[in-house]
Amino acid sequence: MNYSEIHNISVTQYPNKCSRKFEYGTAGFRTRAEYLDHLLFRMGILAVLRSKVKGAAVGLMITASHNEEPDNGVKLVDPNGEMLETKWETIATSLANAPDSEIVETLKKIVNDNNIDENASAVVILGRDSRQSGVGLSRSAIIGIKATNAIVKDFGVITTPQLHYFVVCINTNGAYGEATTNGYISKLCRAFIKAKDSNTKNFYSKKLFVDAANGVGAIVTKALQKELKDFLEINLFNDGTGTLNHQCGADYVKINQVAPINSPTISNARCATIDGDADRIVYYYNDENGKFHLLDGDKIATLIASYIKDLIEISGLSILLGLVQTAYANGASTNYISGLLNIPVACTDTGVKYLHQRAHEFDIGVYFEANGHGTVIFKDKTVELIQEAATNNTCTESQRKAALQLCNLINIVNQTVGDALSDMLIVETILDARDWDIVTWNRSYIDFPNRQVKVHVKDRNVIKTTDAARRCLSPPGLQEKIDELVSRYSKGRSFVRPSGTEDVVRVYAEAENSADADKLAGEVSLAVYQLAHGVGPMPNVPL
Ligand code: 16G
Ligand code: MG
Repeated sequence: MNYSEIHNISVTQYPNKCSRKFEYGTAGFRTRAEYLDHLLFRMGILAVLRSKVKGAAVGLMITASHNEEPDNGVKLVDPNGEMLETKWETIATSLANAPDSEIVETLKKIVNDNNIDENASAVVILGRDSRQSGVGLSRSAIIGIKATNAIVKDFGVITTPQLHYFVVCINTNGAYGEATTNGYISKLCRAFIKAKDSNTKNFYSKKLFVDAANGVGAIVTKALQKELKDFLEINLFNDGTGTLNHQCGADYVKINQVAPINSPTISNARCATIDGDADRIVYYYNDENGKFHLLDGDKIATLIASYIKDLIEISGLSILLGLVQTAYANGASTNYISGLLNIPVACTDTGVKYLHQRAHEFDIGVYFEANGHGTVIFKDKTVELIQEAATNNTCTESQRKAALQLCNLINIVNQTVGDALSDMLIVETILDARDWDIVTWNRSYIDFPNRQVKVHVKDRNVIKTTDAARRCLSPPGLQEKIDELVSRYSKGRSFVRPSGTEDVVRVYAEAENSADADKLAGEVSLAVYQLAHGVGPMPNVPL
């Protein structure tokens, strides 16, 4: 660690230009790119320290996901490909906010507190999404990493899930896959082609439309388009030539419940939309009356879980399958999974790391947020069991075939994190195997109408929740008020939580019909405004 160089760079080249406090939230740091240079320099150094502690490579991703430019952001990825450990989020926050002249002191404290061997080797894997500001920000990170004499492997413009994947590939010495863009694409494509059902189709069509949000996902989508042209006809739009995340992408479509800009006008056409860094995906279509239908993360999760359940049953293997959701999961999806599919469901707090952790408790854990972030994780011993069954001559042919199909699925899945494009190939595999069009898939259950509203309050942290954010502990009286409002509506459900990424309180409401969902959302928003010191205009309650 060259402390005097770090001090000089911090004071002269990368002073903190922002007076606001930075906080490492659920998705790392995120703000306007112009305030991020000093932060990238510091996070480069922090990634090195984390790598020294773990004795393995650590990832650093520069992205602001679905935010429009000029925002950008940064998050660190732990050596096992998972999100940064919570304790280190606090360390990241303290380093981000330390005065320029106290960087060395702060770093020395981190080294001391965590017993870090400064001479240990370190590797940082770097990636950035397609934002212009990412070029300079990645340079700042590299300057930080180099000032500590660590090794940096810069992958340039990649998706967030590719970065997670590369971290795991490198830390498993290639056992998980080859840490190159080609290695990633060819692993996915090979597994997809192997998993493809060869029977004639009556309903499933090879034609798929993909909205890439004008982001980095367009690059991977183009590669898939080329490699898979005989198996899947990918029609790409918002391919990077337009404005990133502007009226397009998974977040825009999910929140506004409308098709993105440039969407095809063909009725019932199967469309997928991914977000700016390609770690979320939702599907949608417009029917013959022009009505928009959204197939969100819940619908993707139930499709995947029900297919895996069938394969487990046919294979005769003893495997515990479970599904993990958050409070945002539509009530109809939860009823469908636990009631009809009979698959255990768990509910966790919002944020990928909570779902990922909980999914580890099952042999096969499917986890998805309603917003389209999710994947499937398999225990090592379950993978071995499945692989053994796929080649076991004492099994029947149908048992072996089901096990083999599970093996193929394992290879399509990016187990390190939710990956829009890997998820897309899983969905396509299943729709093909089931011979379903998008309308049939959508009919598996009917979503309850739901609304999400933001409420501005003086301090969103006065809202404290429990039970995976489904109940509110403070301010006093708010939960009682929500209970009373909910009880007035058939199939009513509502909860509130402080956002981890924006300075707002989020209100979710669900009811049997659309008008009731609107009313309940308005009434609960008003209760939050009144009991949690709302600021600005009062929320609107429809009559
Ligand atoms: C972040 C989370 C996402 C979560 C969202 C909630 C990660 C990688 N991403 O984007 O999982 O759904 O925050 O945002 O964990 P909110 O707290 O503003 O509602
Ligand atoms: Mg994203």
